[in-house]
Formats: sequence, C-alpha cells, structure tokens
Amino acid sequence: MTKTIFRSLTIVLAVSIISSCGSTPEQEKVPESKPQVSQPVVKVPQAKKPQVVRPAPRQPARRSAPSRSRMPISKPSSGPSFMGDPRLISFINRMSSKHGFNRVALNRLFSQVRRNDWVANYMNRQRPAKKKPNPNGAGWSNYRAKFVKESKINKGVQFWRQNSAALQRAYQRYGVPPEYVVAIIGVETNYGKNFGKFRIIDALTTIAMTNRRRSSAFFKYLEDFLIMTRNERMNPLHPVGSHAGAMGYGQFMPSSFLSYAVDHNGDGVRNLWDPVDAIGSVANYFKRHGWRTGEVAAVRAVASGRGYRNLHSGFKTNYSAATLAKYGIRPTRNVRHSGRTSLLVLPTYAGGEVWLGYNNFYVISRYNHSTYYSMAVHQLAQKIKQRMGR
Ligand SMILES: [Ca+2]
Repeated sequence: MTKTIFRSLTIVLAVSIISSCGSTPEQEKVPESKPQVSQPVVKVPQAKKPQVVRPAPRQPARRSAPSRSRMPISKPSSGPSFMGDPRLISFINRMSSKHGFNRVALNRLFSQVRRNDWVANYMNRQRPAKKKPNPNGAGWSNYRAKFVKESKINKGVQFWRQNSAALQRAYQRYGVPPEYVVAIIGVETNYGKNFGKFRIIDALTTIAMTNRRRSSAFFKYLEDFLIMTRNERMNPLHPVGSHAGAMGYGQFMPSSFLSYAVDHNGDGVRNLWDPVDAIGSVANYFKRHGWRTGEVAAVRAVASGRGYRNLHSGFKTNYSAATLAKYGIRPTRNVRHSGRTSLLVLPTYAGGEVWLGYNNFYVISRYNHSTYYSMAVHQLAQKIKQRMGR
C-alpha cells in the first residue's frame, strides 16, 4: 500500500477517478499523490508517516535473506543509466550522510539502474484527476463487475484455505477478520498472480528523475526502498512490482512498508512477496488506521423520496442519524458500528444503490482513497466469507 494523494469528491461519480501513486488493483494503478481509484485505477494505500529508520541496523543472527522462490526477479529496463546527473549525485550524497549508506556501493548500484521508457511516458501522461461523470451513469455496476466476480470469489476461498493459519493469527493479533485481508489481496494482485512486471528500482528512479510533478515524492519512495532492502537484506536490483513501485501481495509502496509491514511468519525478515508476511502487514495496516473489531463496515440503506440526492455522498462524508432520517434514509438492518456514518450513493444500471459506510469502511478507504475501491473490497469480502460458510 502506499501513499498518494488525491482529493476525493464527495460525489460518488467523482470517486471513480483520480490517480494515486500506489498500487492499482491488478496493475491498473496510477501513481499520484494520493491513492485514488479510477477506472482501472486504484491506488495504493499510503502510509501516513513512515517511520524514521536509523542507519545501518545490525541484523539479528536469526535473520535470513528472504526466500528467493517467493520473490520474482525482473530483468533490467533497457534505457540508459542516470549516472552523472546532478540530482542523482545529490540523492546519493543524501543517502550517505542521512542514512550511512556507502557512496561507492550506491554508485555501483545506480550504474546498473536503467531508465524505463514505458514508465516515464506513462507517468508523464498522467494528469491530476478530474471528475468525469460516467457516460452511462452506471459507474458502480462497471467497477463492481471487475472486482466482485465469481473467479475472484472462488480464488479468494482458495487463498483463505491455503493461508487459514496465517489469517487466523492475524485476526487474533490485529483484530481484522480474514475476509477483508483476503479481499484486499484479491483486488490488489488477484491473490499474488499480478505482482507487476517492473524492476522497482528502475521504476522509482525513472519517475524521480523524469517526472517533475512527482519527483520529490518518488525520491522519497526510492529512499525508503533502499532502507527496506538494506534492513531486509534484499538485493535492491531484484524486487519486482507495479510501474509505480508498489510491492508484493498487498502492493505496499516503500513508505507503507517501513510503517506497516510485519514479519508475520517469524523468519526474521519482512517480505511482502511472501503471502504470510503480506497477510500480517495488511491486517496491521488496517489496525493502525483504526479498524474496530466486531463492527460492520457498511450496510445497505433504503431512501424514501429523492431528497437524499441533494446530499453529498462518498467515504469522506459524515452525517448524523437525525440528518439521515430527515432525508428519508435508514439502514436495512441495525448493525454494530460507531463513529462516522457516510452516505454512499452508487450509480448502477438499475438506478443506483444507497449504502451507509461506518468507521471500518473509512479504514478500508485508507488503503485506496476511493469509495468504489472500498465498496469492492467490502462486497468481495462478504462474498468470500459467505462462500466459506462463515
Ligand atoms: Ca517474514
């Protein structure tokens, strides 16, 4: 997950877009400052404040290098090196003075880093998100069809069964139910099928060096990535990910890795290409963003009349029960929740659906700042849970 920025529109339609710099579900993400989902989009959860990592930590004796079989290794990109560019020299100097990296080693490393032309062109085509109403007015129907579908539900059941011990342990430790962890991983990478095909250090360096708007954000990701690979004893030339540098089963950006990744299988390293570590890390991400165990994330609502259409909707909204009642909106069932209540109006071919989103729905949106994304995760989670007979 990761970070990005975007402004979400209170209007549901608007929600469907904006890019973010995180991961995109199944590699359709568009890096932006805030994760946002747009159509093929999706964002990457953003870490709030990456922890400060101190220079050259000593590795505990039990630490071992992450298992290579779990981490796909990519080939270098084909473009030129950035060696000699003053911005790269300045970055290397900063990594040396701030974090104790060896300059010679970093120069050797960056002599092997290559510009990725596809990434440079793609990112430079991205523009800040603008609201664009879905032409057929059924944005949610289209989005839902991509992520809440039979194949994803079935694979989610399979992933749950294969990782039931890790999911149960994550539930005990972080209080986040398995179905939500499974659904995030399903939406982000189709359960590990689509990690992305880009060498991460090439992608991050290319964006930092070629994209004026995102340069400083991506130099920071690059900094965090190098700290990660040093801490976890990975070769920085090996990890593979999305075009924006999102990593592993849950598509964490490097800043989110430093803040939220955990060693859930206890082998001494945090490796997000390992499903067990990824499960613990997604659960920890939710817990740290305020997940409340035992509360419902969202519930379908009924609305009488059309007055509610004058209200803003989306994961950012927060209405009192009195206001919702005044506009004729009520939940279809009483559920356990606390904190905020967001009005979620989702345009469909059938004319639209009205939902109420609670605290845990908002927590899901911290992964990708989008109402559609969060509702897809919620509904996929519920479908998988039902199929599991829970
Ligand atoms: Ca581990």
